[in-house]
Amino acid sequence: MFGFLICTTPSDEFLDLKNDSAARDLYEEKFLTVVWCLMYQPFPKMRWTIRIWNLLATGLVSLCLAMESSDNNWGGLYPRESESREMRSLDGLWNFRLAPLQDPDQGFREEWFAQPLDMTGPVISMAVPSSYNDVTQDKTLRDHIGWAWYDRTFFVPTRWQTDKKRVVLRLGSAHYRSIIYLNGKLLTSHEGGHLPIMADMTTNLVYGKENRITVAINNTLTPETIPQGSIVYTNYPTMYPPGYFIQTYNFDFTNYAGLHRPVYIYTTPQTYVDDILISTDIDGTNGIIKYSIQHVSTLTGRRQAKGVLCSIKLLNKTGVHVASGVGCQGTIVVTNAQLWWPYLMSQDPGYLYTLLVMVSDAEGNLDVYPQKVGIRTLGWNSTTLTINNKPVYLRGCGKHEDADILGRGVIYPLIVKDFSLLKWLGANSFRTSHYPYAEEIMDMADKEGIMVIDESPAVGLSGFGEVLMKKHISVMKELIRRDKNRPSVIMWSVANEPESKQLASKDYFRAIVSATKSADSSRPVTGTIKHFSRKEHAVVNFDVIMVNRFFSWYINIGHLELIKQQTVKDVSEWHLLHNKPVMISEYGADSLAGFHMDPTWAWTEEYQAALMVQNFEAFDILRAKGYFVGEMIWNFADFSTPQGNFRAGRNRKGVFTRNRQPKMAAHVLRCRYHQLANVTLADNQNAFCYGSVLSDVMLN
Ligand code: GCB
Repeated sequence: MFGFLICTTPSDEFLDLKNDSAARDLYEEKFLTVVWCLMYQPFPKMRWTIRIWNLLATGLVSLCLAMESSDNNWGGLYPRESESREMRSLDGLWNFRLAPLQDPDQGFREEWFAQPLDMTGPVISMAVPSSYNDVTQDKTLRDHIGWAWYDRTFFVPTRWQTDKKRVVLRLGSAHYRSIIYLNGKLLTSHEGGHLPIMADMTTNLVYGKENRITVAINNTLTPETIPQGSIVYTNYPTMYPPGYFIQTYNFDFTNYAGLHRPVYIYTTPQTYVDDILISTDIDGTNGIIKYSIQHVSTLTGRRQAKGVLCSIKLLNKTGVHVASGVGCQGTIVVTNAQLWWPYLMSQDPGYLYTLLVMVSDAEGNLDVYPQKVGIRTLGWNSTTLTINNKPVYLRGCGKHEDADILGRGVIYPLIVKDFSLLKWLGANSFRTSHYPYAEEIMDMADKEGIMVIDESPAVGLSGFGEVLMKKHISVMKELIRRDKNRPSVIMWSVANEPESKQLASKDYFRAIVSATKSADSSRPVTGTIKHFSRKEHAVVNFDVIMVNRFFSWYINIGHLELIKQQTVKDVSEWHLLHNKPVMISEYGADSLAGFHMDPTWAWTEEYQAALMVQNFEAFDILRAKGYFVGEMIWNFADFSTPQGNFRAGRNRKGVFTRNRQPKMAAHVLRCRYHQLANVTLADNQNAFCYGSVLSDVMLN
């Protein structure tokens, strides 16, 4: 709930906190405990002003909750042009204003949505898509918590009305909670920051005239949002101004906010393809495509009753028509199929067919949706992951959607650069740590043959109550609805590092995994774990175990010689206990680009590279045991974190800088990944390849 109040008085530890890590850890643990315990502290302790704002916010949130899920019944298809569909981008510069921190509901009280935003107060130009935090010089904007308001105008042609087009608004995401108005009237609302929002706007539009869309977004995280956070209010008047509060959360990346992804309006006919479900298999050299088409009609009465026909046409990569089918469900066989293979597993990785999905009604409406299809099959057992019946070893990266200025905003140059770097490394996979990534990124993964572990935004969960569980299940369903047809997606990751020492996590994750499997049984389900195997309760529910391990960084820093022993023992135990495939989903060390020391020293490029080499040796021992299915470096690139004495301005575990320039670690990883793929580097970068000599040098 937005109205959450947490009242806390700084303790002596807080005031006298020493700048040493043990004290800090103790403090962090204590401080967080205080936060969680005091969450329900009774009202009399609060200031009246705070109480009023929070009551207002609570009322508003109840209203939002009542409205939420109203847009949740759509199929999930990304907007694509075809002979029956038109698209318009609403990206560009929008008007923008923050609601005051101490009066979060001003915009609702004064109905900022009822007229153009620039009529109710000053506005600035805001780039869409982008996070709003880092695009100006204004610290208030960077650090804002609460509601932010966007609006812009647009036209739709009268032709769309004459042709009886259905018109849909689609936002790739809005972080975290959003309320959307069209021409001053409520259109829809959504909770959750990383999945699309869609609303039919046909009847609310004015055709041939100016329309206005207004979006209110709130980035507040609470114990019942996914991910969770807390708003901490203080009642220590000599230390803090009245009403002062801080947002805390249990993850280290910046909680960027805004309209992060493209915004489109698009048309369909009145009878249209709402969703498509594809599953593929292989039979010898043939590919099998099973499809099911869900269609919807806004026609009414007798016209609707006349029935709808479905058909499909399959085109190969060069547009040649290779197979057809009739009916809303069916199976087609593609002779001598080109399979979808991961990068460096074939000469033509990421091979995609186009399935033209067509529905028509007796009125003559025809809708055509071009759906990309990769023909591949996945398999898994207690030791192995397979793709097209061949064992696959994941060589990848944990990533973030993160860049200078943009924050979490999606732009094509960055997508192209990141995939170019992944391929330069020889990587075949990444994890969408710690939330679902933009569809534009996922499209590229499909196309380039990069396998994806598709992760939900459930990072650092604790508490594991009913409300959280329901939300988590609905996030998994939304994610699967969006990404179910993507050949690149090889696993669903339900969570990153839940507090799974808590016994309640066992039943909680049983429910989450079971809901995930009933939404899609064709992919294994996983999640990452930070605890040791004997103190943990969630993993029993997973098909594949992902372990995050920072030996010689968060544990025994400076003692690289311990990594091999500790990693081998740890991973072996996981397999022994659960008889499931295991992979390392995070390992690594921070390094400051350009900081060098020999012998190695923490935070240098040398230390980061040497730590990786020690891990490689452990991974090779584990690979030989037959159940170790992958390694993913933490992280692809340095990324933004909240300010703290714990991070040097950013999380610096990137093998690339935030500007995507390689550190020494990137060259070492490049060598490793190409060796794993049995590819000799053409440009002779072997100086960076580890071997026994280099590894000894790096350990000194
Ligand atoms: C982790 C988290 C990741 C952090 C990383 C770190 O285990 O999953 O989000 O960034 O540790 O660098 O501390």
